[in-house]
Amino acid sequence: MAEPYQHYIDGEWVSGDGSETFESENPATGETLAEFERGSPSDIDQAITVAEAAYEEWRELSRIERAEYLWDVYQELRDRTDELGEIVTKECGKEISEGKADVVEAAHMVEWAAGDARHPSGDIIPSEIAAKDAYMRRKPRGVTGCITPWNFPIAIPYWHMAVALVEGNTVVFKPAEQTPWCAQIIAEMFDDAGIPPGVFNMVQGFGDAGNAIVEDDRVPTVLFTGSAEVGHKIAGKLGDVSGRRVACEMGGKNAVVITEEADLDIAVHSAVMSSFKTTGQRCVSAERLIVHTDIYDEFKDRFVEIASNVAVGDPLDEETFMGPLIEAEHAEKVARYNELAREEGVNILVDRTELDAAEIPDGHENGHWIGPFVYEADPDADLRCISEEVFGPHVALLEYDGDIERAVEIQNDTPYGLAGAIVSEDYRQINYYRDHAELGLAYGNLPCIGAEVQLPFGGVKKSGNGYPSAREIIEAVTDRTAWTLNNSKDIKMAQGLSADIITEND
Ligand code: UN1
Repeated sequence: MAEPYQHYIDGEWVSGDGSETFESENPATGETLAEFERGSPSDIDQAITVAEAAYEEWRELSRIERAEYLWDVYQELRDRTDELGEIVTKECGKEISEGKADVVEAAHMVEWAAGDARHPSGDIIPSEIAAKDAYMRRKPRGVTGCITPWNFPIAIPYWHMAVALVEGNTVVFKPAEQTPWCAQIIAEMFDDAGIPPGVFNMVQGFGDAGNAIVEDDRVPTVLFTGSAEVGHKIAGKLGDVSGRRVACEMGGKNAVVITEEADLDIAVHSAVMSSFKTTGQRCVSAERLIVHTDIYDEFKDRFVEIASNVAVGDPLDEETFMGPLIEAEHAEKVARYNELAREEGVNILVDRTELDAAEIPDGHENGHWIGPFVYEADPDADLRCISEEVFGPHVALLEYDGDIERAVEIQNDTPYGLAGAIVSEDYRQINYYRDHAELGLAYGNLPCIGAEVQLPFGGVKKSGNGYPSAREIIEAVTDRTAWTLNNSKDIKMAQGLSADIITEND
């Protein structure tokens, strides 16, 4: 067997000081893809030390000089999109168009960050005093810890790192333990681009390694995308520590509202995409469909028909709509939630928790397969299955009667607020939803997935406290300085404040 893949610290491939390794698995087959060194807290300590040292020189380069390294990465992402898309699909199980879209999304983020380096940055601000020039300028913050999830194993690391690096920060990257091969490729790309040693560092590993980043005061900024459980622990730990900032993007119990004014073709299409794309494993995936009573039966029939037949299978096959779940424990968790829904007494419409043997492609018997699970429930019932995030193809139909205010009340009846959509032909309903749905990402007549990188991406309520992605990440990885320069020999103050110094002798 080949030697395990290593960490990337200070421009070198290193083994670290732990002796443990772990394997990456193809979730569609159960096959081992490769073996990796498992990083320890002391490997993270080492990575932070070199990232802190490298920061001194990196921050002195211009934004445009720093972006040059990212253009090389961009080119490689473009040249290798098909090959890397297949690797994403093999390691995280998303069907092949999604695997490639992950790489394309990464390229877009890198392009945005590198292109932004040549755009104006900061603001020129007027002063009351003609001789004063005032500006808002940005400074990097130092070492940025990037803790990323497995469901977008190429795109999300670049959401975190591309802007952080252009803005002059250095990085310690701890990728998800389920997708170390994708992370290995990301590190190879930075190495190929010749990024100065210590500026980008990667330590493979588990939660103990991620936690060592969170615990270390030398890391002023922690960017986290992943589960609400872990995100809230991090935010709870760092929220009150002065000088430390955490930007978290977590999941949701997202919903699509389908009103009595909906075009049903758009409604069914949007609901299927929102619920089942990525096998329900996007943080923006929908697990609630809030449907008006006037069109409920027709919508239900059409949605159930598709959910019963949606193609689950080999994610490398272009005819597949849904690949497997990421890992055995996750498949067990989703199956437990399906069982919980049954125990909570909902009316089950589609149950493909156990797929027929004939549905599972040859050679894929050890994959983590699960099909759609669809049920109807009373939106006012106090049920765990309609309030907790499952992160799988587990969908509740919630019938409502009344106006758009009622639909939005149900939409907002969750501690989360990441993504959602409304399907309606009535602009007044759409506008009401736009203004009142408690969401970070909201869509009209579209699925609630598929945001483009130039949009701010993040949630409200329990879904996030910052925007560790896209444009708004600049706020997380920089500090603003209000800088005022006096061009006169005299000191003149604003607000009519006297600048005269008066002594006893005056
Ligand atoms: C995630 O939900 O886990 O908006 C990230 C989307 C993608 C990113 C999703 N651009 O669906």
